[in-house]
Amino acid sequence: MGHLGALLFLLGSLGALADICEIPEVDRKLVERLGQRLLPWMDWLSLDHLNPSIYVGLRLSSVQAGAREAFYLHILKLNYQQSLLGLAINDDNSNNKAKPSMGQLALYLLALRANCEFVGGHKGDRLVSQLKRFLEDEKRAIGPHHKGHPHTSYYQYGLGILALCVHQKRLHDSVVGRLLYAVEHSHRLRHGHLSVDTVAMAGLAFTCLEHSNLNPNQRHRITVAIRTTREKILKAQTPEGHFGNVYSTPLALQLLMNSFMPGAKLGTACLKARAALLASMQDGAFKNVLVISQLLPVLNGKSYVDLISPDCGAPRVLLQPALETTSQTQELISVMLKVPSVLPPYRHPISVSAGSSLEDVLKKARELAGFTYDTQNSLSGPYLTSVMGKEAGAREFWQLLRAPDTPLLQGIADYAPKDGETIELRLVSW
Ligand code: B12
Repeated sequence: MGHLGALLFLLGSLGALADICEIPEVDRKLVERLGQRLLPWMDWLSLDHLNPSIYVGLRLSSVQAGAREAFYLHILKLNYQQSLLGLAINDDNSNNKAKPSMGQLALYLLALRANCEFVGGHKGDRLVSQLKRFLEDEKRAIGPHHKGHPHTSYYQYGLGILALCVHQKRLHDSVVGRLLYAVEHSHRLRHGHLSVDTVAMAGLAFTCLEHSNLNPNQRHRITVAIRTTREKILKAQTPEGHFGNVYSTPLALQLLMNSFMPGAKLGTACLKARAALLASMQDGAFKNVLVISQLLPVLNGKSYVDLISPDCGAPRVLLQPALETTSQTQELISVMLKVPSVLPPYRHPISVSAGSSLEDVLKKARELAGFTYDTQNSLSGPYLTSVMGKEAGAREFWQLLRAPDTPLLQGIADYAPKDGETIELRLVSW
């Protein structure tokens, strides 16, 4: 090859590289610090606090929790089987506990696959049937003309399809068809604005179906839908580089990673997203275990689709528990807490120590009387379900905002308001 030929070849390769989404390795210490945040959560072993996403995240990451990991999976199995199949283990008032939702069952199946297990046997088959039944119910709730909504969300619908797919369980075309339609008419995937997490989850489910060829009659539609999800996510990149927001970027990258989109400048977009993620990690933005569990695989170049054939022998670095450094401060700050959607409207300055979470503010407001609220535990932490006795109804939620009108990107347990801030709790539809 002459000089010109070599130059053209080089330029061509660079062009092709710009079309591939690759995430170069990040500093090992940063990854270990993230992994360490998961460790204390692995000691919470009640059904209410068990989180299969933590297990999946660790198994697809470059770090491990040693013997704790195997024990955690064991407890997950005991609790999920007991609660979903009504099997009695020695204890108590287990009937009073809420059953895992469709999405939680799906994550549990992903956890089994992350340990290289295929769901099987009598108990396993019953769990698969339950998940299929959940999806059939959701399909009916959406309706043949796509006029309705799933009882849970399209996010959980996608998660359910993905979980069955990695176990090579076939779903009827009509079940997959509802999600395909939702992506083809993407206003269905909005929670006020386009939910990048939901689009990414749908894309991951379709990618698994495409790799496994489980719905051959829909192959073409699935391929087009994967491209649509990727394009939508690329379009949602912010000037800083995040896809959607900082917390949807991990799932977005799980979908984009290792993909190839000619002419889309995918490589550049992914490098920019990686830089934005690193900056957010260094700023301490990743406190929440659920989002950490979605980010760790990305930092190891993996996605949920890798659960089709996971590499359970891959070497991973053993995590050491971090030394707790809680800096107690005496400094007090004042936060204005506002609830306009009740009668009479509530508005009160609340004094808490600097660094307190929004949950601490709510607790303090409750102690002062005149304010009440309720939460429900979820895999993302405490979810605010009711305020001043007013419970959010179906397809409603208590939105958290910083005045005048900025929705918070974190929940009540993670968000730490600053001195002088006004926090509004607003009942909205989604
Ligand atoms: C669907 C969804 C919603 C729906 C939930 C209703 C429903 N019926 O599904 C709606 C639109 C209401 C919602 C609300 C909020 N959400 Co939301 N939500 C999601 C999404 C896309 C999927 C959750 C899910 O189904 N998981 C799977 C199931 C199996 O897990 P689960 O724990 O059982 O699911 C429940 C909880 O996730 C809970 N939930 C939903 N969002 C949030 C947020 C927090 C902080 C908590 C504690 C719980 C919670 O609702 C789910 C259904 O019951 C995730 C995306 C993601 N990457 O995880 C974002 C996500 C979890 N939400 C997020 C946020 C910030 C919120 C809000 C705080 C926004 C706001 N400013 O008000 C509120 C919650 C306020 C409150 N009342 O406490 C962030 C959390 C980031 C973080 N740092 O932890 C995520 C990651 C989205 C993002 N990229 O920003 N959400």
